[in-house]
Amino acid sequence: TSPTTLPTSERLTQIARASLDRCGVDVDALGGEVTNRSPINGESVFSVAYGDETTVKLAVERAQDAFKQWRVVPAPVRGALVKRFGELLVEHKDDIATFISLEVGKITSEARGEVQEMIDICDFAVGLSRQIGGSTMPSERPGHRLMETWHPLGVVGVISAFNFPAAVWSWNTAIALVCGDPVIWKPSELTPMTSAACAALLDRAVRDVEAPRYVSQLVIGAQEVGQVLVDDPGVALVSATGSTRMGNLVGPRVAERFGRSLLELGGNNAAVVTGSADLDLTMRGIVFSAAGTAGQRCTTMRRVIAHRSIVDDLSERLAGAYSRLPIGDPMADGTLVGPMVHQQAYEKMTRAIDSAKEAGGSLIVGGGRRLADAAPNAYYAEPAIVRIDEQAPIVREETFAPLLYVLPYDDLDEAIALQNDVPQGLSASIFTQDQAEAERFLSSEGADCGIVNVNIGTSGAEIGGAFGGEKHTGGGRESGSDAWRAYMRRATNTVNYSGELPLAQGVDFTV
Ligand code: UN1
Repeated sequence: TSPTTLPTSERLTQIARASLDRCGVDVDALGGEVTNRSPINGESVFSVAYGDETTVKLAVERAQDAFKQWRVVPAPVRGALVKRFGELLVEHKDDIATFISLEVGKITSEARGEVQEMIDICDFAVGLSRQIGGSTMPSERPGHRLMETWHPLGVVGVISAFNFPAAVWSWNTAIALVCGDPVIWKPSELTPMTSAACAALLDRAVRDVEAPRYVSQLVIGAQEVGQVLVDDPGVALVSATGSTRMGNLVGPRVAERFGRSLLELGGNNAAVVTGSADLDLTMRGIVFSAAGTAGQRCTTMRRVIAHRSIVDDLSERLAGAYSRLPIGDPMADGTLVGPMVHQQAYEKMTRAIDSAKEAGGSLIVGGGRRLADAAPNAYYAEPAIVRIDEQAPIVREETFAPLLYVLPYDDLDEAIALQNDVPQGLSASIFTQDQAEAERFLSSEGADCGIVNVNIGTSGAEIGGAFGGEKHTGGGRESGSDAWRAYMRRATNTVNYSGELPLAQGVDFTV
């Protein structure tokens, strides 16, 4: 098929039904009043039923019961559940990728890449299930042992965003499950089929290994459903991915009840391109990070801060590459840029371009809409670049769109200051062939983000590292490294085998 011939709703529904069946989704139970549109053609593809407060309350009760059973299952045995889930994901990689394309509009290779992240985190979690460990420290007292033990935390609530409708849940879930925590998932309203399919596969894994029935639950619904999860004292950890505005609603409410939250919020990710950068490599890195996923990753590159000696050359090359981007049906061969998720997303992009122009910027490529005649309710945006000399207020905001600002700089300190002078702190890159520049960017006086890269873009991180960022990005870390600690509670243990009772700090309390 050609990228510019869009599939009909009948065709999309047919594809969805086949994949739902293969994943073992109970389609009748899923169906309901709320229409779910596909960004591919902007038309209704499937209707789903929404849960409400009662559904969430029941889910929390069930999860708490499951926790009592699950926390005493040895971690390597818990790993067997995640191992089985990973196998099912391998088997159904194309099915899940299909839903991601249908509901988010991701191109096939990126949709499959998202499922690959899920498979990878399962592998990681299975290994972790035999490695969860704590430290032992030397006690200051003779005949004493001082150590820490990591225990399961409790019920984990996962609130996920539309743009990574499957992977972000799996990062949380694979880790939470081996840590001994049941999971309740409240996905984005925009991606019910993706979540139903993922949940059905995990349910099958639960049955296959005979794990407790309610270690994994899905509640599809509107914001109120998330709210109940956030406020319920039975939910020990709320892991929420989405906008900073959403994080502002979640973080303080969870804190008020002394619950734990793990926030992964907005980014305003920049690349600094120095005078020594390899411009061919740089250009490819920027185009993938800025225009890929139609600009709708939290790690999408939104700013390029380029040395004045190369900024014109780089802008020209970027504009050339942007004008050649194949835009259209994300499921067609060769497409690199699919649709934006909905009308509001596209309108925010055009408003941001207008504001940037008012602030002195000039649009050098893109910004238009494609395929509006073929699909009036679908929003295919041309990825856009705005040249601007100052970091105007609009540049400091996250616009969730394929909109890239290019700013000039004169010395590296200024570039680092510009990179850091935004409220968000997720991801940053430097493109350079000068090691001193790279090291400076990575140092304590360098970029202030949770992810800092050299000679690759800001997006597309592997699961092995901890994922997340600072400042308005929320401070949470998910996925690899030691991010598992957020899903467990730590007990410090002092064991006295001395037969005496020496007190710490030399305190004398003899009666
Ligand atoms: C997100 O956009 O919420 O690093 C997650 C990346 C992906 C994950 C993005 N591995 O771009």
